[in-house]
Amino acid sequence: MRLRCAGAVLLALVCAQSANASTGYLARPEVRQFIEAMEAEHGLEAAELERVIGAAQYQPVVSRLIGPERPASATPPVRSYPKYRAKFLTRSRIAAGARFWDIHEADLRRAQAEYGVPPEVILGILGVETAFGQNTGSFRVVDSLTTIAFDGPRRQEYFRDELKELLLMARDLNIDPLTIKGSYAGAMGLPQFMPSSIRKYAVDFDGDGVIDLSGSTSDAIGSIAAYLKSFGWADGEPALVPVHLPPHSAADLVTGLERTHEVAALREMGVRFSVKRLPEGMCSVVELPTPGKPSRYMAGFGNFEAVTRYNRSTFYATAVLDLASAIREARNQVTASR
Ligand SMILES: [Ca+2]
Repeated sequence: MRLRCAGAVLLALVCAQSANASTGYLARPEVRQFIEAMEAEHGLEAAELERVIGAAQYQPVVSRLIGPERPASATPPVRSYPKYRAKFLTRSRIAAGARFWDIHEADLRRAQAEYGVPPEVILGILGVETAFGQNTGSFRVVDSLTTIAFDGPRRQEYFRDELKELLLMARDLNIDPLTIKGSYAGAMGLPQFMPSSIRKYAVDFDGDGVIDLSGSTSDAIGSIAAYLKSFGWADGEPALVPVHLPPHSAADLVTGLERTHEVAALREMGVRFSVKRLPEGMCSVVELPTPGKPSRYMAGFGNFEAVTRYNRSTFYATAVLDLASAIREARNQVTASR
């Protein structure tokens, strides 16, 4: 391709574009290696792999959205939990959650019975992820994953694994990978599962013989509950408990995602918990900052960690649980007025 284009700049541009569109990825040695490994290790047919990856389009917008690694020396940006929370805890999203609960009550009840995860927590995740299925993503997942796997600014290895999982998932489910849509990062369906999570944790909750997280709300509900249960969700235990820290101790005590504190040890240091009966096990200390005001602090227990396994962010998990409470409250008001 390059030889034929040599000489004429205009022609070269046209050739480069068509190379990107058709054979671009297939011409790359690391892509050939990936295809050979998929064939040798998983028995996928080379012709099928070439059809799919040969059709993959580089998406500059995906690379941009994934973004570069923040240099270690950079000053961390000023973070505001209230600002983050406000994006998800809107009146319309809370009302949509209460309506969704009404419509899908039977599935939510069954998910709680089977996995011990209450309806509002499943709804909190669905609400933050996709506003209950309204924004499930319009990127072709093969394009997103191939772009980051081979041209991404970071985490190429992780996304190569996810591309592999996508291809295996499509084979398992007997669907054409080129038809699968999702977020810029390759997350799919109402609950925005990555391919590896679909293969590992998703369940066919409506029992029609296929797992479909885009078309079946029941599968989406069951899969979220199954996922949280696999990461240790324990029925009836609080996830987050507000705490009061002694003065000037935050720098030492805040652990974010890491659950490394003994409750007794924290109490000895003067930490006060707002709830008497606490779950068993270690906890984290989470900071919820508000610029210009004192931060709030929470102790995160096992159920909080389960939600952070969905997305490794304390803001994310706290917003899911806040949205869950708000939906539960809205639901209680609706049922009380009936
Ligand atoms: Ca199903």
